[in-house]
Amino acid sequence: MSFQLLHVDGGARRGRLVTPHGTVETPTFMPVGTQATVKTMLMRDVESTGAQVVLGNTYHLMLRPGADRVAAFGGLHRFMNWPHTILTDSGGFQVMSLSALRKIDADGVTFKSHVDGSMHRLTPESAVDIQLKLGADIQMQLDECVRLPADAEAIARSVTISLDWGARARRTFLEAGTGRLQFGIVQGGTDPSERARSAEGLVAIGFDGYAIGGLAVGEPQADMFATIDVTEPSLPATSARYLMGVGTPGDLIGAVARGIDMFDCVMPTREGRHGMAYTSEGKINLKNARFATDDTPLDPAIDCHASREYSRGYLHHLVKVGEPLAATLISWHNIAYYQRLMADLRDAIAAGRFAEERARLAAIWGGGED
Ligand code: PRF
Repeated sequence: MSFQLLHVDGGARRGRLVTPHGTVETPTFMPVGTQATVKTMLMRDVESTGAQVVLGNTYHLMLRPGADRVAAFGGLHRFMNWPHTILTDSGGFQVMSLSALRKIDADGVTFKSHVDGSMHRLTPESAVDIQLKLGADIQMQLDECVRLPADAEAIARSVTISLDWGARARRTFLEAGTGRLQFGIVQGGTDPSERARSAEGLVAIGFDGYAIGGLAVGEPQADMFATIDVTEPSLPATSARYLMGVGTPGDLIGAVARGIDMFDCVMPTREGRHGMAYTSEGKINLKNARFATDDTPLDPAIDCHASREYSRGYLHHLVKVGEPLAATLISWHNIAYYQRLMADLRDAIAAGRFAEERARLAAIWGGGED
């Protein structure tokens, strides 16, 4: 078994996921490394924050530099200099959000590259092959994610197609016999019966872990939490659960309370590139004039280089003049903050004091409502 459940406190779970490139303590947050880099950062600095997994993207890497090229460099771990666990997304979601022109059929999806307009195709089988070439420790099945709100017919179709693609992806993956891990993806919009049909179908196929997709696509947070609540009972307690593309600290706090083990999101790095910092006091905009003369550290509670070695006034200056170092330092800090948040949640679950810790953090970020 790759996933071990260590403690349960209410709905929250403290676990451990073992992959070919390391051990992942859960709940975990995975920084996003779409183009074989966590934007603006050195991987040793990502490592220094305590991150144990980064996410890569099939869609981007198949276009540039191509999966064969990455394989020729010995795989994504060596190519990007990250010796720890890598999870790759399957491309389906990025095709939908990035490609201006795409056509989905029962067999796969054909799309026009957002880079140079060339035509490409992804099938459940080719998405497995590409992720094998990249060398991902954890790969995701190809799925179809619909934007919300969506009509019932579109939601049912995405569940049916994602289940069929899941079965085909699983067959291809098992034939390759790699000892790596593959997760299925639950779809179904905010419809409880479609979510149950999707989750039960995937569990019948049998994956190494289960992701909840199709959320954080424009619906209110309460709808996202309600959908996790109706999906979670259909997932095996003995497998890892991954909420894709989520989210704010409040989203993470509320989802951990509902039994989610893994998260990824561009938020800490994207916001960091725009001068926004996540701190123990909440989110702050370093562009704000009140920081110009502030000689205090960004967040004394966070043990990262950006917080330790510089003042808020210096970061404000870098942001104002548009220096790239601002993006590096604030991304670094934000990833460190997210890692600290997850570590605090893990420690609290292990100690049986999750409810108190959730209340403390929810007072800053939200996510405290049942
Ligand atoms: N499917 C895949 N990747 C994703 C999603 C999904 O539904 C989401 C939804 N938030 C983010 N990333 N394959």
